[in-house]
Amino acid sequence: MNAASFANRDEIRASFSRAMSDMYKAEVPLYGTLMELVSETNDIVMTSSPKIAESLKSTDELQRLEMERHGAIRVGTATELATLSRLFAVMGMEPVGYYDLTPAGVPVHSTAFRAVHEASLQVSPFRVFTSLLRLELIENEELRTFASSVLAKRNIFTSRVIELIEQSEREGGLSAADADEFVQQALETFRWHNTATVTLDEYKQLNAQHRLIADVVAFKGPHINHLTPRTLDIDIVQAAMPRKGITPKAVVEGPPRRECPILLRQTSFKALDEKITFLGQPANESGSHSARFGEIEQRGAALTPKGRELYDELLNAARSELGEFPNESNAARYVEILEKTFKAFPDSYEEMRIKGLAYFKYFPSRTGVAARNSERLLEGLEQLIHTGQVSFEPLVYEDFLPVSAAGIFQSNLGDDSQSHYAISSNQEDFHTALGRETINELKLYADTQHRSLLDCSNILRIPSLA
Ligand code: OOG
Ligand code: NI
Repeated sequence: MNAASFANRDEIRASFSRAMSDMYKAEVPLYGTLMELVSETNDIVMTSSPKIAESLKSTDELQRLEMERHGAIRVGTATELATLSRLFAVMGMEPVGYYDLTPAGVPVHSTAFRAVHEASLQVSPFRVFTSLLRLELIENEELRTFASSVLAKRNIFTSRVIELIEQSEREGGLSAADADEFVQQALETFRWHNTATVTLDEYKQLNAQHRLIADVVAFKGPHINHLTPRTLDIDIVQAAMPRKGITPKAVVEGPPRRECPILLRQTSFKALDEKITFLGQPANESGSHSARFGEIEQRGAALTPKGRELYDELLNAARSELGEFPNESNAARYVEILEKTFKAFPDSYEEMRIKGLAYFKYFPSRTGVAARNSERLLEGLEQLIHTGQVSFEPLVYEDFLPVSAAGIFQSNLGDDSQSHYAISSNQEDFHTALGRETINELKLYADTQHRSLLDCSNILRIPSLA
């Protein structure tokens, strides 16, 4: 089979993302409710702000909005992570970024599997935040050995999906029929299991170390723990959730509300306890486990290293002024502090661009195209923008934020789970487990911006602007 007859990897990802969403909707009805709320809110925002609708149209983002979502899973061993990396590669998803959650008391390090090229992201922006449990952080040696032996026994992949991964690697892709089967088989890894692989007593011991450890070790597979739609206005959704019977977490993670959104704002709601039958438990008895929750996100501009440094500095300043973790009782004060502190971050795309704080996509305007070949065009980028011949829109941030991710983890783990670990970040270990290096996300945005400038000069038939 030649390359042209292989199923397109972006289409496989889009179809996997739809299948995952259908499975989660069937398993967690509140997710369906949330999807409706997000869709209603996006319609309201687009009707009431033509500017936003226009900007989404000019960057072709409108078409990806309804299918926009991310999910998250947690795995227990290096082999699981490395095989997942190969599974995601079949769908054109690569590990982007490295997130160390241990400083926030969560014993994992993570990456996000996602498409890397803007054209692929447009077909399907689906991403999976994937965490590897750091068993070496379990202090109790006996429990650590027990956890390792339980994990060593499980196989989270169907044998057919492994065959299809190997086939895709060997032949360079999958036929349409094999791709369909791959999606169905891959889905099995992410399914929920209401039976545990350990006894209730063992579960309790794992849970006492850290709830996350129990969540990873006690089950047959790395169930998807949330699926997150993207909203155009997270504050509207946050305020509307209680009316739909959903209780959101106390504060929205990330930057404050702004005219020009940056990076990522997220909020989540706690899922209910779910019934679990533990090993050796009679069929008429059961325990419970809570892992699956809901989350929504609003995405804004991707920041340059300089912009990101300013963001981190302001977020840290706001958090130290609050003096404690944001929670129900200090939520209002936190929002106030955050808004005040972030006044130092320019709130216009033009200023962010001039100061080199964010990445942009540049494109020739109609005026620019009409004037091509004329003398006027032989000017630099700034003049082309100034004379309205080249326009720009911010690039969407496609990644995650470690402080926010820790907040999301914590809101679902309960307040008693803030541990302090002596061992810190180890990106090398993560790469070894993964079997490859993670991609630096900043380079991806810089490349996209660069390509847009090349397109501009090609279309306008002028010397390179890039
Ligand atoms: C992942 C939490 C992080 C996000 O959106 O930042 C996350 C997890 O709970 O496994 O999904
Ligand atoms: Ni998430």
